[in-house]
Amino acid sequence: MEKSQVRLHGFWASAFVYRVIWALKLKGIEYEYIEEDLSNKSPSLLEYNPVYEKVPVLVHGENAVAESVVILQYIEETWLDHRTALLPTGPYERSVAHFWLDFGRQKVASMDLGFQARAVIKDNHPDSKALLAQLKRAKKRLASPKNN
Ligand SMILES: N[C@@H](CCC(=O)N[C@@H](CS)C(=O)NCC(=O)O)C(=O)O
Repeated sequence: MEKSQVRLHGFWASAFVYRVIWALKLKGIEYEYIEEDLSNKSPSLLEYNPVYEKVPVLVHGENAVAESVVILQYIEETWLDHRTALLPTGPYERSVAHFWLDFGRQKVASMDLGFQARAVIKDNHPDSKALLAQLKRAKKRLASPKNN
């Protein structure tokens, strides 16, 4: 695969972008990385992701794929024979992986909001208390032998 055939539009501080970078690295897929200025998005990003206008966007030849989870699925299905499968094979094991994917999606978004609204955290807002409690339970669950 030519490096220029796979391009990733990203932003250095985006956890959603890192998901895609790690998947590409796990699969050993070469890609060109394009850093976006989110306050002045490139015309390509706006063309490739006209609905959300967000990173990450993966461009593979003529195809542009948006939304990190959709991109992960595209990578898994396109490069099936490459080194590593991103998802386990058993249906239960896959459901566990999907649970944590969804948890990441919801909580990373909550944390982004939390960082933007520091006052909410400072004031011990009930939403941030609930988020912290969920993150603690997730940490405990991930540390349990069942997940290793
Ligand atoms: N649901 C999207 C979230 C992507 C997202 O929120 N990207 C942020 C960077 S972390 C972005 O591009 N923000 C620019 C904007 O909102 O205008 C995904 O999973 O890819």
